[in-house]
Amino acid sequence: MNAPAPAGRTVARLACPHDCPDTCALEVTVQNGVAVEIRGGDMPFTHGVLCTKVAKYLERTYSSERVLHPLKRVGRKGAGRFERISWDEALDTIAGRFKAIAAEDPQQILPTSYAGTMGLVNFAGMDRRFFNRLGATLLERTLCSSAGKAGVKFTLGSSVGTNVEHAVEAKLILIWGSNPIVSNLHFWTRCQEAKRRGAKLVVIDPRRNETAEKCHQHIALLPGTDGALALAMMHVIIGEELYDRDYVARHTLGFDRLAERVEAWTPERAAAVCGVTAHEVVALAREYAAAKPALVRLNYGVQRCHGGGAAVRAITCLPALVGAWRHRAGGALLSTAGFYGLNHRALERPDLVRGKPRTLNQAALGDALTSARPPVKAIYVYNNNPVAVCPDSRKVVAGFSREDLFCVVHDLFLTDTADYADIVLPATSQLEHHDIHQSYGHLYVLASQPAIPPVGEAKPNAQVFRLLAKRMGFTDACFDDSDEDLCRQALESRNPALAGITWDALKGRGWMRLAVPDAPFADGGFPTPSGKCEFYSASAEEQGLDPLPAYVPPHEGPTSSPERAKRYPLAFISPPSRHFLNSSFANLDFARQEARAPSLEMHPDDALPRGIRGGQRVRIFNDRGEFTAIARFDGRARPGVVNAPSVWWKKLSPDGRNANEVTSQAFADLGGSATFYDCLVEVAAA
Ligand SMILES: Nc1nc2c(c(=O)[nH]1)N[C@H]1C(S)=C(S)[C@@H](COP(=O)(O)OP(=O)(O)OC[C@H]3O[C@@H](n4cnc5c(=O)[nH]c(N)nc54)[C@H](O)[C@@H]3O)O[C@H]1N2
Ligand SMILES: Nc1nc2c(c(=O)[nH]1)N[C@H]1C(S)=C(S)[C@@H](COP(=O)(O)OP(=O)(O)OC[C@H]3O[C@@H](n4cnc5c(=O)[nH]c(N)nc54)[C@H](O)[C@@H]3O)O[C@H]1N2
Ligand code: SF4
Ligand SMILES: [Mo]
Repeated sequence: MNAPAPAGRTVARLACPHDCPDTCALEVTVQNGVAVEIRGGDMPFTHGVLCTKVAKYLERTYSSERVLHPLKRVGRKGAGRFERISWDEALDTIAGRFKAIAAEDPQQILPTSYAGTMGLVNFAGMDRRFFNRLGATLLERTLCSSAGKAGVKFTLGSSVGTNVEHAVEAKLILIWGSNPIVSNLHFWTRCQEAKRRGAKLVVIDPRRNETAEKCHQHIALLPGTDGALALAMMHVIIGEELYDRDYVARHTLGFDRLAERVEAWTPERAAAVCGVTAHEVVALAREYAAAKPALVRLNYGVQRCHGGGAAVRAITCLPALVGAWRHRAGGALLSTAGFYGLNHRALERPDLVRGKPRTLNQAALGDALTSARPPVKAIYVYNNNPVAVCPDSRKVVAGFSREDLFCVVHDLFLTDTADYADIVLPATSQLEHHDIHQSYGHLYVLASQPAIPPVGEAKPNAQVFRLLAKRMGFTDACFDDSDEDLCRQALESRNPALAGITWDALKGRGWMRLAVPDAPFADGGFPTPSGKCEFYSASAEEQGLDPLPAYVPPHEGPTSSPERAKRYPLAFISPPSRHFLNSSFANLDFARQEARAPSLEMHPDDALPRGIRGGQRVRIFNDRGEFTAIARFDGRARPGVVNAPSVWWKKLSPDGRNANEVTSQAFADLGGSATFYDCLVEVAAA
């Protein structure tokens, strides 16, 4: 429903579609069918404020670079030369190829999608129905969060945690593997208020990121060593009897086993692993145990490494140990997604799958496209820019370059990946379609409504899959569901947190809050098998995993791969640039002007012995590949670690490459997750 507006204008209520924990409410003013203004909605978490990228969203929506109609390839793969075709020709071509390949073996068709939009209708609805019914290869979507998700599930039972709207009441906030000024802005607003009220803010991050600059303390540990830090904090808290005996006794499982496990993790041992001082470890543990309440905002930066799952298990033990869950501002948050309980089965219809199709892991897309058996003969890309964002890019490009691979890319822009497509389809922006949104950083459900008609001939993902289903001859009734039918089905759930939230009510308001108690685990009641916070997890043990949190060192480091560490002695991380959202926005002039040029933050101790000066172009390389960037000594890098804010489009970078030339396809310990920040490189003047 529309909000009040001056005569001749309407205001539509939307949700920001991007892969960002804030999932903001948006209000778009429309005049004569044209969106003329965008601002933050009145949802309390957004409070009328947007980040600088989305404040300029109309520039993205009306960008002259939007793909306006279907295209077919006329040049070689990768050249990005296309000519216009009709929707009928595009859809007939796709259905024709899919039918022929499926007649041999439908598993030779691979969908790949990630989070271009997080709206459930267009993120995981009609698309999943289509590929399930087709019998295509199932994709493990592991580019971001699967290690952390699996880790938190063992300890807390699900992706649940503190409602950070209450963070203003915290006395100590540990911002752990997270850069909220960049990637969780509306949580940062609460941190600033907490700081004004006297809270201490501590950042635990290899990089002196934008947030660390504004906090009281920065603990610059080596990438992938967070598990060791958390175990040593528990060593101190248990050893000095700083834990909450009553909470531990009533609401946790396996304290004695945990105490045994952490005994060996002295502050000195952790300090050596993490590259920090033992004093920092001890002081952090004591302050954490003393502060009431203490909040840990851990984020996905901690789990993009081999031990990512174990680290999240260890960190999420901390609040139960000190009883921080007693207060609504205490506890920890990785993701709130587990509170929603929306009806994903109804949306995705896994029951449509026939037989047992294989599964391929997106974090090893390069291998999947170059060596899977049976081979991938067709790939359908939507909500995703894998040529820019997947690790070990040389292999990904080799895969997409295969002349015998039929490739469809559905996107708003001619991305690095679209250059390899046989058929490009134009996608709608959030202003042009319906959707329903959950969040992973707050507790609201949002309805997003179209503000303007599709730009050019763009179509929403769900609509394209409906049309393809018809051409494939799929007669199941679910392919006739409208977008709003899908929104309604998402809410058909017995989860009490959704009580009273209907699609019609949601459309009227724009957003509604889940019914989740203020301090959900003040009196235990964790969604684990035991109902307790599981320091010791029998489910992990049943799966053949360590039942206790542990330290799992990086794949690439002096202990696990000493030979590699000699050749490539620098740890490399490529966290999000403030001005982009993954690779989205990186093609828009306003964002690229702010981000300037691909850069490599270095510590002078690493740069000077290599003869590298600030402002100079450097090569960053290992045995997987190389790319170039401008060296910067801006105080952000610690010795031994180099940082390349990402994700740049390759074709818009001076050397046609980006950070993923050097990242690896190795998986994390849990969830088959990608390990973007577990990577060794060497750097030299270019
Ligand atoms: N502006 C902007 N916002 C974004 C995004 C974006 O690209 N740009 N991306 C969105 C997406 S998809 C996601 S998943 C989130 C990502 O946001 P976060 O979950 O916060 O994760 P990252 O940005 O990967 O990393 C956050 C911090 O972790 C640090 N880090 C790297 N390795 C380690 C480590 O081993 N240990 C610790 N303690 N810290 C480490 C990085 O230096 C960085 O400062 O943000 C979302 N929001
Ligand atoms: N080196 C390095 N690599 C990384 C990361 C890193 O920190 N460092 N971060 C990783 C993380 S956390 C993530 S989540 C992934 C993100 O990887 P992706 O989810 O692939 O994110 P984007 O690069 O933003 O690409 C999304 C694409 O979807 C398109 N899109 C948007 N809306 C729609 C729509 O409605 N329909 C269709 N069809 N397309 C749409 C956008 O235009 C964009 O091209 O990247 C990962 N890659
Ligand atoms: S990207 Fe994040 S902070 Fe920016 S408008 Fe979207 S949800 Fe809000
Ligand atoms: Mo992500």
